[in-house]
Amino acid sequence: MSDFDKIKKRSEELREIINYHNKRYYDMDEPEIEDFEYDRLIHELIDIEEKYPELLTADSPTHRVGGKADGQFTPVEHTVPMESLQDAFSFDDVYAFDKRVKAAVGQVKYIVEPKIDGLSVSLEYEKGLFVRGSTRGDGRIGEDVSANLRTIRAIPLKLDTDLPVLEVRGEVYMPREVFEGLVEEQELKGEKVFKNPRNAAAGSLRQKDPKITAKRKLDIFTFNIQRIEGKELKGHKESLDYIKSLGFNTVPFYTECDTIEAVIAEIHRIGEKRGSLPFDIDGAVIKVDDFSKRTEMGSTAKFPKWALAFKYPPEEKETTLLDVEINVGRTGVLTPTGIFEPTLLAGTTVSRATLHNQDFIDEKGICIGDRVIIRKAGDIIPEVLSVVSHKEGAVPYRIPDICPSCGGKVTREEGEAALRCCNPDCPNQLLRNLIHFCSRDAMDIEGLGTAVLETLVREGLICNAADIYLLKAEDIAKIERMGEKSGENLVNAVNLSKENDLSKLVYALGIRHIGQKAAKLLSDRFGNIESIINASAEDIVSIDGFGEIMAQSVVDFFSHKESIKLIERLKEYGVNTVSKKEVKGNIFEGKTFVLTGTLPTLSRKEASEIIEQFGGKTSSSVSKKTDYVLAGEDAGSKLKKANDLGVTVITEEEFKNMIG
Ligand code: 0OX
Repeated sequence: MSDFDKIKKRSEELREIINYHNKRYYDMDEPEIEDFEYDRLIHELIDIEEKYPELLTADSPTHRVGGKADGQFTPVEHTVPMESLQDAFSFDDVYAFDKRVKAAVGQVKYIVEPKIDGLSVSLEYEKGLFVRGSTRGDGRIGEDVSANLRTIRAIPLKLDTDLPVLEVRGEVYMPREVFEGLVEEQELKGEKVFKNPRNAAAGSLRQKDPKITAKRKLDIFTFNIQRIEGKELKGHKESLDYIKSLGFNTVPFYTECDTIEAVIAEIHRIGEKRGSLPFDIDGAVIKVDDFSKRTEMGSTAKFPKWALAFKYPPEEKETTLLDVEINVGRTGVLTPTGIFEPTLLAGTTVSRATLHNQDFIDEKGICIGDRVIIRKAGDIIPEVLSVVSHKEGAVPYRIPDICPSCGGKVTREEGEAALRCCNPDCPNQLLRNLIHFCSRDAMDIEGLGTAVLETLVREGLICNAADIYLLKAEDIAKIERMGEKSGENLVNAVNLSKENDLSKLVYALGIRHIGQKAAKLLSDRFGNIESIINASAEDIVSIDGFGEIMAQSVVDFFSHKESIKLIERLKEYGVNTVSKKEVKGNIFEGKTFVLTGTLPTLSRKEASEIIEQFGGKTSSSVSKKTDYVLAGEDAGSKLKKANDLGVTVITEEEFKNMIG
């Protein structure tokens, strides 16, 4: 393999590993590695992509610009791009902005408004009727989430106007009170808990079932007219007043300022209100009011030159560290969580914050009883910034060297900050493994959530994932709050999971570094579990998207006799261990397709499945390496890029002819 090929492979592996850890951190709330290890991976990938720009993929985790469309919803190309805002972190930046504005267009009036911390959407109206709503996506292409937006009561579905076209931009958010209620409910049900109101709003808006969105009580503030036909507007304030008169919720307390000093005073005023507002804001936005001056100033490639977002520094508060709780994760890592005197911070009550690891505790000199400064920055869980004072006689906290869950020995691997319990039968690890095994993306066993699994483990009904398949309805019915019906339902759900595709089982095993995508690749390549067990690291590394670390992790997992025993038992109880991927041919072997636009009869999912069944793969972006672009109606920028690069473009009919 040439040096370049090796680097390419490493970049693919890094992308897989980073995506895997993103999922563990953001979706499962169960990080497996320390932040610095994660940063190291990200930086390694950034370095490669900077040195070899041709290796930068459109879906690389290094450029997390907005929520990139992922194909779940129909893509929408925004007629007017949904630009982002240039950020300012100091008043010097604000003065510099004012100088630039004055140099370009002379004296102006500014409008200052809060920057709502939600997710940007566009709302399109034709003759006063709401016809489509979409997410911002990457600013050019978003996703059609009309059905979900319709459930938001603050979005008017019919306006008292027959303007031919009106497109309004706003920020969908979840009020803090709704968020706290949702978190409580999710904790009670043992479900994955959203990290902050913004994530909760984003997760709620991207639901397949609008009924779920409706229950989440989202709200919206609008702040821009993207397009309007049939009415002349001269400035920002006038346009906000206008959409307000049409029944939209406009961004609150927008204020006109004649001088930059007045702008700064307004930024202070909004900042003071910040903690007590019923919704999250993360800054103040300063905009030139006059539209003709805006046009004169224009935009850069990313943002308009006539607007600026002043970002407030994260809020900080002083509190007392009352205790330290140690949690044992799925991989045995012991994580210390500080328990604090409850404190209102950035709109929510905080009583817990991560203390990361022993190095972090030592570096800050943290002792129980300390007065400490905590802060919450963006979507990061609260953390301890510094120690203000120690209680008399306080001693620095030490993570115990025996596991608080099983009393097993705790060790620290070389080069790792984390302490791990090495007992494979540790009940806490077992529980976390079981939670993962039953989760929706894994074996998807409805009804086997955290609380039920906890009871089943406590009662000794399951000691291993295979035991789940021996559960009897009458055993379950004996558990508190579970009746006969629940017992039957659960057994049905367990039986249903036996039919899952092999890829779900491979993912459910919780092999380190093996996320859903890697599990699917393994399952597709080897076809059955025995072939995966018998595969060598070289066999595995030859799969596109796999690197040495991932391959070795698979080999290591199956080198343990407990893993083999588990598989044997699962098989014995009727769990499917064969790939259901239908192989129909190999005419697309080694070929990469990009899908764009709406196809006449096939959905994107169907077309992708056919491509895979014939040995090909799909990618989300067009490059010189793309073999075919399968284009339908309303194909946008991807089609243009394909034509520019000379990539073969085919219609659905031609595609169908190819597969006969
Ligand atoms: C907000 C917010 C976001 C329109 C022109 C450039 C950016 N999150 O509250 N964006 C904008 O302005 C857009 N204004 C806001 N208030």
